[in-house]
Amino acid sequence: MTTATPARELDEAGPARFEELIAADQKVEPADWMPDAYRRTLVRQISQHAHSEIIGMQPEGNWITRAPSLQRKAILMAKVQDEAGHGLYLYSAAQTLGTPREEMYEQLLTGKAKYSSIFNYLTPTWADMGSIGWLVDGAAICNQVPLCRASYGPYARAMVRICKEESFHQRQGFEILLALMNGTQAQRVMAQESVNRWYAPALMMFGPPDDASPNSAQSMAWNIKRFSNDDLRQRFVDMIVPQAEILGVTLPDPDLRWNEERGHWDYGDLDWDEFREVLAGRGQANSIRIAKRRRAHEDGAWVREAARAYAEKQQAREKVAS
Ligand code: BYC
Repeated sequence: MTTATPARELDEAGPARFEELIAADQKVEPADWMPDAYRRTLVRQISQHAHSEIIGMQPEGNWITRAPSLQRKAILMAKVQDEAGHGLYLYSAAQTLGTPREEMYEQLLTGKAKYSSIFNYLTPTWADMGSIGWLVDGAAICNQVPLCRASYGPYARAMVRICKEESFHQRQGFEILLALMNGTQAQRVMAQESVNRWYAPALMMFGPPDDASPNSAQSMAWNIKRFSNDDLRQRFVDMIVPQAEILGVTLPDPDLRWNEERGHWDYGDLDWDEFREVLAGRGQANSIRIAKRRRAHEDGAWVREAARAYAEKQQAREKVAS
């Protein structure tokens, strides 16, 4: 695990300066002194997020060759490429905290690092591309827009671009579902069946309820997280209820009702046992996702090797020239 630079640890002004930056809601930058626990929390969250983007390419990659038209294929391909890009910005942000990328990959491939629960669900129908865009990317936006104000500069800056792209992703998912809902009876059934499967897992993306979220309090005190898991989940439910009405789909929650007093939609209990099972590696697709990622990593070994050899050659050339 990463440790702070010893020279900086010795910097007596460092801790006070860090506290000042946090209190003033300013950015902490890579060269600033920071507590080890702050650094560890960021590496954990940012690398998990990066892994989620990379693993998150699989459920949709599954449909690129089967998308129903050339245009749908081009759009889906661009979206999956965006996700690769998000993973790369995020690995780069985590690297500024001193953790090598190889170490993060290793943690993913050996199951030591988590990635989002949502990507352990299967995508058996084309409508799932719509549900992922509308619900999964929609949840991602709710969760990630506040991260554009996270206290760690490189993370916050990476999130700005990611959120712009996520908002396009959400609209393309909504549009897929809208097209299906305006289509044949069989297409409407397919869309509804897909929404039935993705609704609850999307709500669980926000993480455990606040009273079972061990990291939230400290992450909020450090201005990494700006809102609690439950607050963001509520925001998401409030956002999707009117969107579901426009689509003409029913959200599969009999307890969903407007609460005049709270000014929010009440929603039913979620199956947290299922969430824990997925996190423990026993979801629908955990083993498929990791096996595929390992294979891709092995297949890409020659590319990493070639890049390394090229970089060495460039360095040697620069040395001769200087
Ligand atoms: N899945 O104390 P808590 C995307 C873990 S990418 C798995 O509340 P925290 C997209 C949590 O890590 C979506 N694990 O934690 C990509 C912790 O375990 P550890 C990913 C989860 O960090 C491609 C434990 O449960 N988004 O949207 O304060 C295509 C206790 O939780 C999950 C991000 O990563 C989960 N759903 O809050 C389309 C955003 N939830 O680490 C879309 C950045 C919780 O102590 N991350 N856990 O072993 C965050 O905002 C926060 O890390 C979380 C969790 C809200 C996810």
